[in-house]
Amino acid sequence: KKYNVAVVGATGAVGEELFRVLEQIDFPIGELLPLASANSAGSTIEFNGREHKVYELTETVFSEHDVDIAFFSAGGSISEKFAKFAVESGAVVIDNTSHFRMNENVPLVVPEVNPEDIAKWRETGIIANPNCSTIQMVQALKPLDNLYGIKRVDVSTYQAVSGAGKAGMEELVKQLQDFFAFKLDESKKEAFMHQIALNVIPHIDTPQPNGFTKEEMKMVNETQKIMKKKMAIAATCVRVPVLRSHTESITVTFEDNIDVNLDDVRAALAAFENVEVMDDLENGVYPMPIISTDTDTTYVGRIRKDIYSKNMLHMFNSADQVRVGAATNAVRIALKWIAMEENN
Ligand code: 11C
Repeated sequence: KKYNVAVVGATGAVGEELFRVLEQIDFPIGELLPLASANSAGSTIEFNGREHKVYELTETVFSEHDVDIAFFSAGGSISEKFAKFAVESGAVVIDNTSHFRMNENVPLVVPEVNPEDIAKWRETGIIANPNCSTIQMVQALKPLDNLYGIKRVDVSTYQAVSGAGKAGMEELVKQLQDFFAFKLDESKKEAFMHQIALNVIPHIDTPQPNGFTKEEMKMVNETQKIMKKKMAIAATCVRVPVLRSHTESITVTFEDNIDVNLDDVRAALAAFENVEVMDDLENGVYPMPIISTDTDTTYVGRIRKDIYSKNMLHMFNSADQVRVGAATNAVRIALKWIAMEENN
């Protein structure tokens, strides 16, 4: 069976990557419908060697094209306004924005971690794709929770500018060019509140009353929802001058009676779908953005036991934010959804 697929936000960074992922895995597409705002409508995107026209996102476009699967990645306000029209037309919406994530009737899915939740899609017609920094963290946490039971997670992130879309990537590149032209002072600072070239910014998304940022609270709330567990989590989210791939330093505290065995930890991580252990410090082998970029793998390394507490470990991960953290996760959800629907 073939599926008619709409991509809302077709000209954005995640939209463009969605086309690449769909091409690479030979997704069973009937009609492909790239959708964007009136400004981008009329342009074309290339898919499977053919030019496809970008249509304007309207209330009726989903029913006019008999869409089966609609990927949304054009920002929360667009999903808020238009997802219902896709649902009413009979499509399943796979939403990459934060808009529906914490709605208790909407499943929030990382297919390796909680594929069973996809079945809840019928309640609203929508499946939410988590935040990128959450996705790569829960992929590393789930096998360890299965192994020992996690009590607490402390994480610091090193997030690439791709998290702010094309505008973020362009701003970093421009600031670096301006640095070498001795005019960094004049370079525009719009995608980020501060200069990002040659800097790190411990502030992603809006401040919350509790002193954390919205990005940090996404990591708390989304992780608890996906893992169905109210473990304690504290996050510090930091923007770094990397083009693609987020990295994370994660400290995990297990139940009090646990004495961490690193061989068991590495084996559990290595056996987990789409996770690869890369952990040989002596030889300089560990996850880095230049390794994870353009891949669909979440790399985990620097795995070590805490030197004070036997029930605690530290690790470091890296994954391509645009792929694993967005497009690939959405497509993996779609594939599981298809398998589920075809089995019914
Ligand atoms: C960033 N994590 O790196 C954000 C981007 O909730 O989907 C993705 C925001 C989201 O800036």
